[in-house]
Amino acid sequence: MATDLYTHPDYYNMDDLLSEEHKMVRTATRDWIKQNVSPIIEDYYERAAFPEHLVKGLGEIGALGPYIPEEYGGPGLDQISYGLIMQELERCDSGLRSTSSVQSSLVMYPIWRYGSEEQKKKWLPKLASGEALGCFGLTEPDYGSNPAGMITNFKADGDHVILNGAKMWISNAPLSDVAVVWAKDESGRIHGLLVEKGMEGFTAPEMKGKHSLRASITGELIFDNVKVPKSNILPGRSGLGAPLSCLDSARFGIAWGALGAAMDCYDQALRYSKERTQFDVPIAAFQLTQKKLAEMITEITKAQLLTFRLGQLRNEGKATSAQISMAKRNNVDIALKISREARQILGGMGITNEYSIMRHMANLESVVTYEGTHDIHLLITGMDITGISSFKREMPDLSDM
Ligand code: TGC
Ligand code: FAD
Repeated sequence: MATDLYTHPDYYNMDDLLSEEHKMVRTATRDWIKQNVSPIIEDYYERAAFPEHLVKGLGEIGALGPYIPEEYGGPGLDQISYGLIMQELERCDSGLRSTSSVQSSLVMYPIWRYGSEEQKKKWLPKLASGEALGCFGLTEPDYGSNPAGMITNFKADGDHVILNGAKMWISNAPLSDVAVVWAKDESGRIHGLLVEKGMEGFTAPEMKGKHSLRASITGELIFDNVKVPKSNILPGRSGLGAPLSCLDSARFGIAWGALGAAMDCYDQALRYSKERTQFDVPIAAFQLTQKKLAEMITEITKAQLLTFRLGQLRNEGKATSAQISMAKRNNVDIALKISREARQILGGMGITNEYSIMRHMANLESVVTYEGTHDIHLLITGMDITGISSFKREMPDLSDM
């Protein structure tokens, strides 16, 4: 990748709304990225290798559990700081943001919100420093958008439970020290269990062959009569609402993160368009190039306003799940469109690894699907405004057709 010259676009002076702490957090993250990640990310991406050595650095800059209180080893930052960190990480690579947001929102968050004091003390400090890595197992081979149907289950056995089933598409899985696994008890109620590396019958093989998120490691979680102590069950909440509330936090981070990828694509396309000459003028002089750039900055600015307001609502504890869905869906959508337009502005150079645009585009194809697909989020908005769930209906009888 060419030298990282990134500066963030700020057409509506959004920085005036940030506190000094917000700006310091953003600068620290950006400096760390430029020094440690930008020079190596293309190489790791091409080799489909996970830059595991960066995990401790993520801990040092406060990117693992940014809003986890200091008493549990976190930096105790607010939600806008969390968002800004995700934005800086993903403007470099979605896979890096994934590592951080899974650890923060899908592992540390449920332990912090629903764990026992013993579970919190055991895991949160290690996860915050990057000494331990975690993953979140909700999706199964036959249950992606519809996690309520999950098959993974456990049965009581004295002081333990016996866990069986399988999860797939799990970020960080093969290298995780602890997996937050969602499974049904004998009555069919969903609970979170902390399944630890090395437990007998528990394996986490890597899933290979991804054309997207290549610098993030993904795997399966397989449970073959795994004996899990009852003290590893998260006691604070059960039911599908428990994992879905973790998704709220992760989707919030993704809304900021995907916007970061869009901002990086725009920044590179704008710079390139002023430097590249065709027909004796910079390509930025062509009306069609200006149209592309003007539309990009308009969408970025709208998404920045949406995201900042969502951060304020989340700081006040008022953001609804449906509001978060709208931001996740919108920001990933505009980021994908901007990456495609930016790629065109760079012409042939846009497909090379000299620029991060094509990598962003490929990464965003995962981001638009995970944490609720583009269409699932549209239907969540539809459900919220009409009061009618499109997810709950009888299967029509097609036998006579
Ligand atoms: P439904 O009947 O609507 O809800 C069941 C219960 O959950 C409550 N609830 C929520 N609670 C907290 N936060 C939310 N966002 C919630 N949404 C719903 C709801 O009130 C209800 O509670 P109760 O007490 O009445 O039982 O559930 P449903 O089965 O109809 O499903 C709704 C649907 C489709 C929206 C939901 O299943 C969904 O969001 N599906 C998408 C699945 C998904 O996003 N999976 C993500 C897996 S993790 C991942 O992708 C990580 S990638 C990370 C990375 O690498 O960065
Ligand atoms: P499906 O649910 O089979 O959907 C296929 C298509 O059908 C989609 O277009 C979808 O929008 C559409 N569809 C489904 N239901 C409806 C409906 N009711 N109405 C209209 N359209 C519908 N999961 C985890 O638990 N933990 C992780 O860490 C994790 N990391 C991931 C990392 C990567 C790289 C990827 C790609 C996925 C990851 N996932 C993870 C899984 C991810 O959350 C699922 O892929 C996602 O929820 C969609 O599920 P699915 O792939 O089974 O697609």
